[in-house]
This record gives sequence, structure tokens and C-alpha cells, in this order.
Amino acid sequence: MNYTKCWLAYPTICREQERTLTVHSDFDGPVAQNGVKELTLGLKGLYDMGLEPVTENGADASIRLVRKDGIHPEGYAVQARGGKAVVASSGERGVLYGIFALLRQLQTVQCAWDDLDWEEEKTPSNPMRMFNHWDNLTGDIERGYSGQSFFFRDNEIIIDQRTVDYARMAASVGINATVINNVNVKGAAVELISPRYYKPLRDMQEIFAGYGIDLYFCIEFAAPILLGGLDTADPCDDRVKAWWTDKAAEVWQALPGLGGFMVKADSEGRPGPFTYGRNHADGANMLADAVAPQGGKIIWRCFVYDCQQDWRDTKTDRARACYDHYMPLDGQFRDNVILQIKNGPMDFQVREPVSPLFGGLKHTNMMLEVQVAQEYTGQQRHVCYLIPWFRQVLDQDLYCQEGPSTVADLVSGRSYGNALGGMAAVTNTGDDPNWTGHDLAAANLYGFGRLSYDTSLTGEAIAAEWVRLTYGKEPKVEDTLTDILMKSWPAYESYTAPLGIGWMVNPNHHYGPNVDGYEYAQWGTYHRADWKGLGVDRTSRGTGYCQQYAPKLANLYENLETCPDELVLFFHHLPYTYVLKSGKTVIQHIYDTHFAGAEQAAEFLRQIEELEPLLEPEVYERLHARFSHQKEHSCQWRDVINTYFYRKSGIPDAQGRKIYA
Ligand code: GCW
Repeated sequence: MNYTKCWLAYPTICREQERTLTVHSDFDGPVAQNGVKELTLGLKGLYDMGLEPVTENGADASIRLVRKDGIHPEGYAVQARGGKAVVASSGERGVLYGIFALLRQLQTVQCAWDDLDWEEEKTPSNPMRMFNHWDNLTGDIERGYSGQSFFFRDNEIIIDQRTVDYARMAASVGINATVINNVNVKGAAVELISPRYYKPLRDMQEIFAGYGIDLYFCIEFAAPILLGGLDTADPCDDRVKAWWTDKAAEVWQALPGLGGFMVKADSEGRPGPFTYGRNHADGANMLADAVAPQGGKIIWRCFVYDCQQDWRDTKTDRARACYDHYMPLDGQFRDNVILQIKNGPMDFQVREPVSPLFGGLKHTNMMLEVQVAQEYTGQQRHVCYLIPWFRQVLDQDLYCQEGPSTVADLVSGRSYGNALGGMAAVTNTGDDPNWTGHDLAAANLYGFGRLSYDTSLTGEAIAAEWVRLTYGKEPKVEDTLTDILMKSWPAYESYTAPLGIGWMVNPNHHYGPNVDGYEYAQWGTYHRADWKGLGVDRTSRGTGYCQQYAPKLANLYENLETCPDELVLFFHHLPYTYVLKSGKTVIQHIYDTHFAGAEQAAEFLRQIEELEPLLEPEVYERLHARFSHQKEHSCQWRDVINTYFYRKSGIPDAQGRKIYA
């Protein structure tokens, strides 16, 4: 199947035919070789120039890839001036990233090769920068909105040019690890750690390794039973320990250099240590000990909560679960265990406070998990550029120590000097021709990588960069698409669930408005609306969730005077007539944002229509179809939400707009 090149299209800047540059490399491993290949492709596309490797006379080469101690092996220093460039690093990954940076810069400034006058030095902000794929071996993707898997089909592993292009895309934005299968390990996926799959996995691993990407799998906690024929998976049972130790030795022998395993345990029906009366340190450490001799890591997901809650019970609070489970275990995990924590305490809603666990753990490796797949943010049918949201998450200070204590500091390992940590994103890719369903959703994929490598970048800078790399330099296209991207997350938030309360979606598939879709269910996701008001009281008078934060944040959220409007219903149950900091009542805020949000979606479509002459017909058609749907669907959201709250409250819109009473 044909597919687009996304941001690696290298659209022409100017033609300098018949010119051939030379490149000399101090490195000769596969990663540096792929770097040279990329330079060749890039220079061909951008300038129609050739590139020739030279082994001698390195000093005279137009581009020199130089080994330089003192630069982080995944960092780089690039200098480009007067038609010559030097890309230096102490490691091949750094050189590869430097090459991608150079190609990016050429496109950003859009100058002739000889005119580039630029230097940049970078050290990655995070040790681990990871894509998580929720791909099943059957080929379907859990929460996938862009077609089928390009890793698996009918329980077989697919390896083709797309595998290579995926690795190029990932590496181009600094991704250094990827988990290829769903955390819900289903069907044949249990057998990924068995001889049946070693050969194709080895081939895949080799491709990834060539782009500096470590391969990881999700494993099934009950594998000793399912694969090993034991009658238990108890992490404290010696037979189980021995089974995992032998299994790890076998897996790493087949796949040397494998990154490690990811585990979703005791979560949404998955097996785990709780079955055996053990805790999650017992479970994670047992696996960590099994993989340690191989140099492997265990990434343990913290998405653990009671999914059989009684909605009548107002004291149990799902938001508390993650902290309640893991805080008591702080300091007990092995050095090769990383706890992977979702950005918020619930589940990838359009707005949530950050998980208090980031501020709690002081002696544990942690990693931030975000969702680039737009499960709750429009499923890649609506545009929703999430990088500004992730930026806010990273910038949130937890005030948990004197030193640096933002989420970015904490997950990178900087705060407490941890060697491991980083950021992971549930990806939005599939085998659709444009990789991500919505053409503009590729900005999230790109942006996550860029942000995880360099957490000082802004959402806007990344958006502008992505647009230019993808569509070339056409001011109107650039301005319009950047503008739409930057307005898209606030727009989506405004016509969906209000003021941080979340959910209000159709059960199971999570698309489209359904205010009570989860209200009387077992999932712990309630808005508690009645005729007087709505919201969840998570203060000390309510569920006490607020108190999981350090005092400064706990007080901020606990007090209505200081709790930010955008999260006020997450933390408080308020009457519809309560006046927000904006000066509006809760109910009027709901009406106003829903009318404005749907209007914004209509405006997006108008903006896209103006680009028709400037975009390739296929791209335009795809965009037009998605934006038309978004416009219509945002009206559905607006009317369902407004009508629901009008009917509950009986309070009319102060502006007398149409509400379907
Ligand atoms: O958001 C929920 C999703 C599940 C997912 C789970 C998780 C992979 O609806 O589909 O399962 O989160 O993160 O484990």
C-alpha cells in the first residue's frame, strides 16, 4: 500500500543539480550508515544534490560526522557554515539525531545549502523516549483510529519498507524505544516470547536498532501458566521465578539487546500479583531480577484502579487509586524497574490535573505516559493538537522538594538523580495512507517525539516546524494550519465535557457525547449532576484526593478561591449558579463554551476550504472530509450537553440562543 512520507518528504527548497557533496564519518556502525542514507535522501529532495562518502581526506569533506567525547551519546553538536557542516557526538544515535536536526534546520530557514549559517547543541531531556503501540497480533489496534497494524497481521509479523520508514520517522524526532504490542496481551501475543516469533522479531529488531530504537514487548503476567504450564504465576513462587529467569535468558539469546518488557497487571481484568496476595513491588521485582542478567528493563504501568465500583458509593474515588496503590511501595522497586504513570489520575481526558504520584515517589524510577492516540480527544476525526497540553503537564510543578520538581524534572530523573525515566506515548499510527487517519494528527506523533527529546520546546514552535516540514514553505498554508492546530485543543475542550469533569462519552468506544454514558456504571467516572449542580467533591470534605498533593498544590485545589476554573468541577461539586473566576456562572459557562466551540469548528472548515488551491487534491479531500465531520459532530456535542444541563437545571441561556429543551 502507498503511504505518505509525512514530515520526511523533503520538499524542494531550490535546485542545485549536478552538485555533489561529500561526507566523511568517524563512525561505521549501522546507525551512522543510516544517517548518511538519510542525508543522501534529504539533500536529493531539498536540493536535488548528490552525496558521496569519502574515506580519506575527511578534513575536506562537505559534511563531517565526528566522534567527540564530552557530548552525550544521544546528544549532538552541529555547526553548518559556508557550505560545510560538522555533526559531532560521542555516540551514533547522537550523530543520527544531529543529521535530522540539520535537515530540519535547512527546511526551517529554507535557504540554499551554502547559505546555512547555524549551530546547535542538544542533550536529550529524557533518557527514554518511547512509543507504545496498542497493536494486537490479529492486526487490529486497541484505540486505533488510522487503520490496521503495520506490525502484525493474522498473527504474523509484517516486515517491509514501512517498518523501515516507521523507524526513520521515530528516529527523526528522537524516539529511542518502542513497544510494539498492546498492553492488553491478547491471543497469540502471549507467544511473542516464544520461538515461534523470534526470527521475524530479530529482523524487526535489527531494523529498529539501525535507527537507535530499542525494542520492547508487553508480556502477560500469567505467562508461566499460559506458556509454561505451571499452575501459578505467583511472583514469590520459586518455580515462577525460575521460569521467568530461563525465559528471559532464552528471549535475550534470540534477541540480544532487547530493551525489556512492559507490564499491565491487575488492571481492567488483567492478571497480576494481587491474584496471589502479593503487591506490585513483588511482581515487578521478580521480573526485574529475571531480566537483569540480560541488561533488560521492566516498565510497569500504574493504571490500577477498581473497575467494579458501585456508582452509589461516593467515597471511593478512582482518581485516588494510582497514588494509594504505589506510594506505599516507594523505594522498594529494583533499579531496572520504571513505573509508567499516566499524565492524569483518571484516563487521558481532555483536561485533568497531573497525577499526584509524580510528586509522591522519591525513590522510584518513573516515566510519564501520554496518549497521542485521540481516544478521548476526537479519535483523529476531530483535530486536536495535544502538544500544548503535554507542555502544560510537563510544566506543572508538584512542589515536592526544594530542588527542581516539575513533571519534566521528575520524569527525566533530574529531580532525584535517577538514571532511568522519560516519556512514553500511546501512538496514533496505523496502516492508513497518511499513517494517522487525520493528516493533522501526524503533528501529535511528530510533536511528542520532539517534546520528549527537548522539553524546552513550545507547542507552537513544534507545530510551525511540523507544518513546514510536511507541506513546504507556503505562507498561507503554514499560517492557517498552525493557527488551526494551536486553537484545536481549546476548541475540543470547549464543546465537550466542561471544567475538567471529563467523560460524558459513549461507553466502550468513547466517541461522541453521552452525558450519562458512564454515570451509573462501574468504572468510577462520575459527574454527579443533579438539578442543583455538578462536579465531584475531591476536597478533604469529599474523597480527600486533593490531599495526595504536596500542601501548596493541595491547598490550591482545595480552596475554591484558588482552584483554577478549568479544573473546578474535577475538584468541587458546585451549584449551576456558582460564579467562576471568569465572572460567568457554571451554567452560563457551559452554554457559552459550547456555542463558541461549535462555532470554532465551523471556522476551521472555512479556513481549510481556503487552502483548496494550495494543497494536493488528495490531502485536501481527506482534510475536508474530517473537518466537515468535526463541524457537524461539534454541533451534536453542543446540543446534547446544553440540552442536558438546561433540562437538569431549568436555567435558560442568558443570551437566548437555541437550546433544544
Ligand atoms: O483508556 C483505557 C482504554 C483501554 C486501555 C486502558 C489502558 C489498553 O480505554 O483501551 O487498554 O486505558 O491504558 O490500559
